[in-house]
Amino acid sequence: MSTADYIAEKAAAVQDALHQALPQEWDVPERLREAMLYSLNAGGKRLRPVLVLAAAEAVNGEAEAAGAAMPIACAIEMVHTYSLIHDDLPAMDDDDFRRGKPTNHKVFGEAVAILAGDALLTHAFYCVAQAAKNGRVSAEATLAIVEELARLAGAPGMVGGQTADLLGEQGITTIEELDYIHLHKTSDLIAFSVQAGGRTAGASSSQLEALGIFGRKLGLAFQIQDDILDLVGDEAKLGKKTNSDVEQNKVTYPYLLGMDKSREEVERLTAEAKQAVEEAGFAYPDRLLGIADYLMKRDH
Ligand code: GRG
Repeated sequence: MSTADYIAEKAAAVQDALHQALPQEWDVPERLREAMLYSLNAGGKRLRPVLVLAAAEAVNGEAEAAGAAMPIACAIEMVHTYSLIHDDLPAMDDDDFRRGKPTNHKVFGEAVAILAGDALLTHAFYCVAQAAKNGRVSAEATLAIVEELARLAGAPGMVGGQTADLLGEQGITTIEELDYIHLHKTSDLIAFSVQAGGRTAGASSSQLEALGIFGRKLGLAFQIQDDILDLVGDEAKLGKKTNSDVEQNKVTYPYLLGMDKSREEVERLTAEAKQAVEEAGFAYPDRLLGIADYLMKRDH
């Protein structure tokens, strides 16, 4: 099976699991449930949950990995989705469209959008607890996953990265400042995903360390590639070779280093990410390595 087919198959399994993840019998205000499901079902790439599953598979093989890791896969997609809902709000990026659909606050209003994000973040921790409760992940591993999720999604992680980005906005001038933002805003959830996947499958401490390196480097490569694709897309829309991000003063890798050097960075980071996994003695690393290559070559 190709990597694209593998990602599609796992993303479909995640979609099914997400449908079950918010119990029907819970007495939740209908508008809130709708708002949560609206963004969860809006058709994201499911990159983070697929990485959870692929990392578990790297340790244990596909069949073993899937059931144990799935609650964690759902949890990370909920955290990611909450971050997108909040990021789109007028107080932050003020976006009208996300994943090709009107943003959550455009459909449900700001107050419900904020609450839907809050509820998804909170529910993620419920999902993590289910992993231990259904007996497929040890209590010790689950505790470590809770701790890491709180850290990497929180102030020292994604929220910190988002804050630095918002407060820095026009004042960022160096690659180091940009790397700090990328590392926390983007890489931390990706690193969490692969490490948590590994933990569900009983990865050794050296394997967890390798997964951390893989996730951080892959996250940086992913963000630079995202900025390259944004710029290429903007240029195509404008129908001329104009750097619209330069016009908007959006400081990115392509803005600071140019396209060619940015592409080289994506290749270098991807190679280093793969090397960390290749050297860590996983029994089934191929899917994880395939996803790294797939992301480097993606065009959307
Ligand atoms: C509001 C606390 C808080 C954080 C927001 C996710 C985020 C942090 C901001 C969104 C803007 C952005 C470009 C973030 C960098 C990470 C990133 C590239 C997110 C988009 O992830 P994809 O491409 O999205 O995986 P889909 O829609 O496919 O799930």
